[in-house]
Amino acid sequence: LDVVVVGLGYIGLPTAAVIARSGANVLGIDVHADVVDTVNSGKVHIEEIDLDGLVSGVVARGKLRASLQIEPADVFVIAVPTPFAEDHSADIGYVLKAATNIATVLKHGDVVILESTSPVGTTEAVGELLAQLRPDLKIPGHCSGSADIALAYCPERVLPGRILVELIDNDRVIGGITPRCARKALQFYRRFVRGACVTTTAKAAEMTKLTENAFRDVNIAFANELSIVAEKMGVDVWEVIRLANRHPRVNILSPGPGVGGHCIAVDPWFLVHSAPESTPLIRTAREVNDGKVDHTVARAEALLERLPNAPVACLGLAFKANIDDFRESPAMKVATELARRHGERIHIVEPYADTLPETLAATGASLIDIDTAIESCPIFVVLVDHDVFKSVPLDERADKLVYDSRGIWPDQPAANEARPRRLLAS
Ligand code: SAJ
Repeated sequence: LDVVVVGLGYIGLPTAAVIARSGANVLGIDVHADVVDTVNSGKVHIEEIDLDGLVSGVVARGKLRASLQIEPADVFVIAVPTPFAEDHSADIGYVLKAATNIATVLKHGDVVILESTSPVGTTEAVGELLAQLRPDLKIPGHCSGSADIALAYCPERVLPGRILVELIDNDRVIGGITPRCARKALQFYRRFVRGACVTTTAKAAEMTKLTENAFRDVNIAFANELSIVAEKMGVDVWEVIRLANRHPRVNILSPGPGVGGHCIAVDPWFLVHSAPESTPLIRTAREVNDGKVDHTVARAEALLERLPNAPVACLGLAFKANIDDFRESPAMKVATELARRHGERIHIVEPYADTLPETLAATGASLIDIDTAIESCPIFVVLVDHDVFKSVPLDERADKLVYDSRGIWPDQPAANEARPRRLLAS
């Protein structure tokens, strides 16, 4: 089986490698020549657990190679970004470009699968484009009788940090433009997926993906709103959540400095943009989570004022725990704003960074390690729940002034914490 994966990013490269491991001959296509060169040399340009070993193995065995130039294949998987525009509409330009590229080599019997998170109706739009570009082929949804190709939407739903495990173990939703398309795509996923593969329509699969991330966003917003209410009430939100979660039907997520990453902070907008009048809850959740960044800056500021001029350690830049991805990170936004206001006073601790990102370095802030922070900074602002931060023993931080936006140090002495009841008491 010859498979082309278009887009060798966080999803495309692991997907290409896993398909290659299942025995198919995989060609990964990317617009960046450096990415193509890196993969062809058996290396990876993204950090993901066990990905380097897997890629070097399948490249060495000749099962995976990369190119700028598309080639004919039996199955095409589109895994390109779908960023959102200023007005929160989805930009499906990369998807349409990938489809245009595929159209040049498409032949009878091929299967085309879109995996990129996309607004409802995108797979149909891909079908329409293919029908225009290849009038010689019978495209599903645009022909009578049996079509020449199969077209389906099958969203990825893997968690960064667990991508290789979840690519195999998670259930997959496979939405065909027609039931036959879904069956053809299903045959493909069965090659490497151990989870259940469930078929549906393309539109239902598109909406399912957006729904999953909107669900998580709304639930995190609930936790974030609670944290602000708890601060006002002078109550420890982490304790309230722990207690409430002892109820058999309550499962509240964790508050934090906001929601980051390229999915949960973006995808709900695709739903809102498609039905603005009908999505007040999903929109508000987005606003609550975005607003948590400013709230965290304000809480940290209050702490900084308590010891004017003292050095401050900001713990973490990543968008979540134990990963090296700083894009769309609320921690990054909070740290950058504090550094913009306080410059050299701000010291960043981020074990997953070798150097500070440009925007932060320009402020005069510096990168230090956790031991130096413990020795030299009396103020700590916890922004990411990396394991290395969680394991700092109490005796090394008991005397610090702490704003712990992730609740990683429940034993922090009350007098030194900027959590609500303490502020009210002081
Ligand atoms: N976060 C909280 N509190 C929580 C959970 C998360 O503040 O209780 C924050 C994280 O710190 C982070 C953000 O939310 O800033 C998102 O993190 P995440 O771990 O919830 O999700 P992602 O973005 O890494 O991956 C999500 C997953 N979707 C769901 O869990 C529904 C993943 O399965 C998807 O494949 C991925 O989005 C995607 O690609 O769409």
